[in-house]
Amino acid sequence: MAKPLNIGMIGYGFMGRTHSNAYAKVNHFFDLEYKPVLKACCARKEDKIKAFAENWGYESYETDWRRLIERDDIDVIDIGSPNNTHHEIALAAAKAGKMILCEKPLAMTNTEAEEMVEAVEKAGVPNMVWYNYRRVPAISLAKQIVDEGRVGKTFHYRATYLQDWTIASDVPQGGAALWRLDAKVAGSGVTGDLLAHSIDTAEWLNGPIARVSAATETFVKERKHAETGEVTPVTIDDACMFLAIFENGSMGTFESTRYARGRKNYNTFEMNGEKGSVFFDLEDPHILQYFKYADPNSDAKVEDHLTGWQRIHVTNFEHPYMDKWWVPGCTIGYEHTFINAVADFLKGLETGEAVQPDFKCALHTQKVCDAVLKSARTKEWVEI
Ligand code: SOE
Repeated sequence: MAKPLNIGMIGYGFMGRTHSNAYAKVNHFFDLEYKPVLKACCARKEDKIKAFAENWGYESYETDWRRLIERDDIDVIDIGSPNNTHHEIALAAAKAGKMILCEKPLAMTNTEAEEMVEAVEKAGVPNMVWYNYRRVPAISLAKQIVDEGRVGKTFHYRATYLQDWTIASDVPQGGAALWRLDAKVAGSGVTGDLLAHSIDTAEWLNGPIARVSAATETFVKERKHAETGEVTPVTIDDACMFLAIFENGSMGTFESTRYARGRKNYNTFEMNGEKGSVFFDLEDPHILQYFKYADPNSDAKVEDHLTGWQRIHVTNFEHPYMDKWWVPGCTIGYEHTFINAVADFLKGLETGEAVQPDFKCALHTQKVCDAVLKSARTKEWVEI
């Protein structure tokens, strides 16, 4: 019999849904010692959280996160609420000895993130940050290919993360669903929301970023606040581009915007090394493109006329996570990245190994984001 692991989910928005779905499904597909139980969910608006609890099958709900943390029947606090709540909740949850799963970005600033790392380390509680794209099988395969030395010494890393949902100047800022446009709640715009994903993937594949030089732009300067109706200046970055030098000496370019007409969630990266390259595009999520360089001077037979990029359809049993899903050729989707992530977290509880990315790892991503924003302000290179 699986051991129950009681979940206390904070937040009921997009991420509240992806996480709840992951807890509900994970044991149907992965063979695990622990089984998440949807014990309680929490948000301030009672009508919303009650409906959420009923829809997802939570046994109970709370309207104050402090009350949720005090409960003895909660093992895990999942922070799926807006960014400006992560720090305070995580500190209290760690103090109460709860395991913590936190949505990205970890915090609003470096200082907050440092305190969060200190809190979970002091309490010795398992923790993870939901950088879910690591669990796209094609991205995990890219990691495997890199770790096998098939890309070799890296020269270039190139990432884009493009969306287009804030182009209209009458999109309000603030309030439910639109808090990502409000710097007081989100911390930053595309840098913390989208580039944080790209940075997490990049550092996972290519090691730490050492320094950055960035520029940001806010195209719509004022917006109406959804809750107060007041028209106030927009203080988030609508777009950000930055150059990076990695510790391994390779050069990186990163671009992100919410103003790329037609791009809904276009998350790509390419890595070019001495022995090969990999390319991934989330709009084609089952494909990993891989180029293998064949040295004409090596003993291996080189068939020059066959040299080219391989499109690997990442759905075979031997591909990461895919032996847990359907049969080769049958694809999985966005929601499965969260299920794969929970499965890894639960496996980590069995083996005692810290699952990545944990708070400490996400702190480095936060440092890069802070450095990017600082560089955009000062117009200078910033060391991480
Ligand atoms: C923003 O639109 C967003 O929802 C991000 O917050 C998520 O992290 C990303 O995966 C999809 O886009």
